[in-house]
Amino acid sequence: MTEQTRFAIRGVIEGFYGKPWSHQERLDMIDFLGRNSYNYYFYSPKDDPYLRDRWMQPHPERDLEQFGVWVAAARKRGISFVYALSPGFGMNYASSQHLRLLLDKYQSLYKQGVRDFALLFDDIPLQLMHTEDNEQFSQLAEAHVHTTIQVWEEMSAWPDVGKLFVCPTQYRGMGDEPYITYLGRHLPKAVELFWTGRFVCSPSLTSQDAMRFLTYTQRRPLYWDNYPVNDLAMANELHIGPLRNRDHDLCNYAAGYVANAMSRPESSKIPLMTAAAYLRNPEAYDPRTAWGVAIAEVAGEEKQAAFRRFAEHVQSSFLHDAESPGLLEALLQFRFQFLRGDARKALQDLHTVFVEMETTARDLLIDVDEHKLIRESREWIEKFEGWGLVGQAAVALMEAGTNGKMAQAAFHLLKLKRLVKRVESMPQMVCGHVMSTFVEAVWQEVKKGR
Ligand code: LOG
Repeated sequence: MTEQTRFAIRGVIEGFYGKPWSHQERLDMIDFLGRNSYNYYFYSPKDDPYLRDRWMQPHPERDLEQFGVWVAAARKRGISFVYALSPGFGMNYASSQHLRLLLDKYQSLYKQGVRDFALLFDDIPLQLMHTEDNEQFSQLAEAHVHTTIQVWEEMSAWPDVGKLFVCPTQYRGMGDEPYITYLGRHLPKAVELFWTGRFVCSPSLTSQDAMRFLTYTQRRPLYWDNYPVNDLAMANELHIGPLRNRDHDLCNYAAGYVANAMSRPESSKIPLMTAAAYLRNPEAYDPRTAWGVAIAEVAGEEKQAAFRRFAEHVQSSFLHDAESPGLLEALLQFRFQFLRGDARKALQDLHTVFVEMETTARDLLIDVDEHKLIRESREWIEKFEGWGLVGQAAVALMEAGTNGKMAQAAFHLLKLKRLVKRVESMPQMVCGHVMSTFVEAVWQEVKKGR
């Protein structure tokens, strides 16, 4: 096998559930992708009704014109714009009429300059739903292969057409499952096949799994990496941490790599820049280094230091379970010093930590209206500020308690309870479980003291 130096396909997919990017945001993202050596952008917001539920209906004329603008912008920056349709709901695979509708829809985008297309069968039932389909096909995979072949046969004759990408219905696993092996072995060789790895959100992507996928399906997987996407059950996590745990030689065994982004485009740029660093040079990729560079670029010179201090507390995801490591360390130090050393100094040091959390958040929030990254992460920053205030109230309570100032202690206890209630009503994931565990420990001490 010849060694590739990097992935041939380096893409980002707007493939999340939730509010699609705006016209301007999409243009801005295309520009960003061009600057970061990506070469594919996939248009597939799950909430554009014309891609899924209403796939049979033509796009309104005004929307079609916008596509033309995005495609031209992408071309200028060396990015292939991929238009993806998801006909799984309602398509009768045996129907030549439905096939015509599908091809007409692709053709309407071809006329706007689109040259690359995708056929997505994700998130639909794994069974055939129509009587005619059940009569013609023995399984869903056969219907999907049939449709793909028909689409590709016609589409590949259109002048200048690039690629056709297929997302299977069963897009995660080991690659040895009946549906995916059938698909892999029967799809036209030119067609690319998406795979998310072992899981929908795979904590790691390994070359060994990719090799296995090749053995079973007779083709290299095109990775659809569900990071940094944070839709549905992940909505309270802001995925601004760096890409991690993707094998450094994966490019030798994969057709390419496509990252599914968040509905928040500016925040997405941080992990996407780290992914770009990985894609450029997987061998040399260091998540923390790439992360620092990405934050500096996206947050801007003035905000980068504060944003990084904040972002250290917003990293937990399926890729990474380290939660606020610096804060955890400070709390452990505190416990040790408070019990065995200089309790006063311990309280002072901890107070400083929590004041810094509050001021970091305040510094960031000052510019919430002008700074898109801060606007997008506002709720997480506000919760971070809330935890800073909780921490300060807890320190004040402990201070009063150790000095036997019971009236003051009672005051701080009430304040702490109020603050905790407020912060815990904010669903955003900030500081992982570090602060709630700390607060729990404080409650235990208060109970003992009574
Ligand atoms: C969807 C995707 C969604 C993601 C994360 C694929 C192939 N499809 O479970 O649109 O953003 O999970 O929730 C998905 O991953 N299905």
